[in-house]
Amino acid sequence: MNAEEIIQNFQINGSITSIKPYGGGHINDTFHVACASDSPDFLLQKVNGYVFKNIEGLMNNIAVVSAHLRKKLREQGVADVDRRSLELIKTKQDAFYIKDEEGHFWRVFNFIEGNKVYDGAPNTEIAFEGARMFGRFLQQLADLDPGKVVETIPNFHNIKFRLDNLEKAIKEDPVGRVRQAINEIKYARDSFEVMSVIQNLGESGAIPSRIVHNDTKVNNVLFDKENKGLCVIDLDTIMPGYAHYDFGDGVRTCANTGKEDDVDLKNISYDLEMYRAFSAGYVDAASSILTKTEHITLANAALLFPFIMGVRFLTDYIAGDVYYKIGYEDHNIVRARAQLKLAADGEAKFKELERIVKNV
Ligand code: ADP
Ligand code: GN1
Ligand code: MG
Repeated sequence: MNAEEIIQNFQINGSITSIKPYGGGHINDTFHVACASDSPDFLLQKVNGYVFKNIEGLMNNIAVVSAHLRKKLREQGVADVDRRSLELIKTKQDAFYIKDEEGHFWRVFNFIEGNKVYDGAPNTEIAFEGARMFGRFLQQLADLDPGKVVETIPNFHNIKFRLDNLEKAIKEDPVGRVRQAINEIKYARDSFEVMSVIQNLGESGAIPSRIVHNDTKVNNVLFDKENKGLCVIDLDTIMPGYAHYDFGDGVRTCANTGKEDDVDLKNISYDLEMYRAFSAGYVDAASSILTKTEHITLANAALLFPFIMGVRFLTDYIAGDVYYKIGYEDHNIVRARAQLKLAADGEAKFKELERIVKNV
């Protein structure tokens, strides 16, 4: 079924004027559903069924979390709750999603009007504000029972699991790409110990398991015209995890002097001012719930996150580009090299990264 047919299944009363592909995510297919003045607009998404196997759990996670966040906004007397939170629009059968004949899953959200998206933070104000939004997200979910959220992608940010997957792909080498990736594989194998710190802290109980977002790229915050944060989006990966996961994914995208997939590795490094701004925004919003151990170990995530993305992009390159959408033939190895370079830069600057986040 195409988007025009799919949208008829949802509880939308207004007259639809157009449905167009929208946004630039790596995972889902997203459409802007524009309506005449009789109705607000909507956002239609086809959920990536290769990536997300447990659609029911995933949609239930989104429903529970977005309802909790909306309740919080209302309790705080916020006026424009619809611009500051996601709400799932139900189907005419009163469900949160539908499955089409080809087995694809579709859902609809309120469309957040007048938003701006940044693929990387252009300045420290955006880094601070994006981080504040993710820190507040963590803080507002701290009183939601973690048992209400399921682990939809098991071991999503478990580095031991990700390195095992890399070894499996290397062993199979289904498209003969291992020989192009020898240096990256060596770095991945050699870095296991330093990159396992957070996993070990979690397994020993030194840091608590929380409900986290797990995909805190700055482009998963919508900003308003004045560059104030409106809403955290892309709730597909909400799962139990550690605060470090959200901090780490945030700094890897906000504080990189280059692009996530920069071909020129000279462009890539940690910008310490941007890192400081992200740290300040995150800790500012989450300080009421972060434990001391969580706070002082956050810098480890600035190493782990580019590393884990590097390992995931590398694994997908070797596996033959089955997971991420790619723009060109070698895109995944380019992404892997860029992310592993950022991880190495984080290792070199670790003492400074640690000092900065402790002092914000
Ligand atoms: P992906 O998992 O593919 O990244 P996202 O849920 O992040 O999918 O959506 C892709 C893009 O669509 C976002 O980067 C943003 O530009 C836009 N978007 C998502 N949700 C909304 C919304 N409710 N209102 C307006 N724009 C949205
Ligand atoms: C994917 O959906 P999107 O593009 O925001 C991925 C993240 C990675 C990211 C790398 C479900 O995020 O884990 O960090 O690409 N999402 C999933 O850019 O795998
Ligand atoms: Mg996204």
